[in-house]
Amino acid sequence: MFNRAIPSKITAYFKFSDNSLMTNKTDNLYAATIDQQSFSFDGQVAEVFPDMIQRSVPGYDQILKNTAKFAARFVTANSHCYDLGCSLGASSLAMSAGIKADQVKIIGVDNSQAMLARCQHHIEAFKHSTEIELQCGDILDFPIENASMVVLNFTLQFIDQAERAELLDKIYKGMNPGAVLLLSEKICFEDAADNALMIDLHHQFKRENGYSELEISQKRSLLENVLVPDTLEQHTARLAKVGFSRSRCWFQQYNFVSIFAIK
Ligand code: GEK
Repeated sequence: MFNRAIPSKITAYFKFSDNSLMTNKTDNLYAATIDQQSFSFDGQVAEVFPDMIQRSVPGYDQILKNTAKFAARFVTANSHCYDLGCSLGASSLAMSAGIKADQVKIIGVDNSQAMLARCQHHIEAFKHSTEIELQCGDILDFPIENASMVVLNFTLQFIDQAERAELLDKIYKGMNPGAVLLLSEKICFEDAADNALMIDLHHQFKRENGYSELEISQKRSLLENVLVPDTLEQHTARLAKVGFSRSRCWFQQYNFVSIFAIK
């Protein structure tokens, strides 16, 4: 269900809690020593996800706010918007807050049932002006059609590197001429000294947000081989190869970027 009022502050819903599946818990999953082998988007992660992503990803709020601005400019009437790897629906709600065109459907896709169960509650709890449909599935298999905007906010980094070009090719083919892809990612740097500096600044950001050395190092080990970053140059070259007429990095803080690409 949806109605016409939009949230005045897109990320306000992180603080909203009147339901057991609404999520405002502090992330302390890795505060004690764990014997977990690798990271997965399970129920425990879904429960603390808003706190986790805000305290871990520099610029996350900025990227959401600007997702609404891109939506206002690019989303056209009678088209689809896709939020691929939608987690709890923050980017879907951000798009909805910006969209001015009529007869638009936002489709949020995620392969984590735990995320989608909570996402449904967030979407229902927050007023939004555009229909948001949630689909459980692998974004590698999911059909994209009639898209005026596609958002991949911190999702491509979890896709096998060998499959990234094929996924972007499918997205490109499903986009209308003039449509926008918003691609936000953690990146790495060719230069070892630059890479080390950016990782260090990111870890400082996490410490300043209350994470301990143990939490930072355990999370880093868990994400190894799960979150595999590309360089900015790899991203822009891949986007050009797929056919996007232009792409540009419009946001960067340390090793976190957001890129727009236009068909
Ligand atoms: C946000 N975009 O808040 N198919 C579907 N979903 C997937 C796949 C896949 N193959 N691989 C990973 N996911 C969100 C944040 S989080 C980023 C995105 C992060 C999903 C996974 O289940 C998770 O919900 C999401 O991608 C990545 O703007 O945690 O750093």
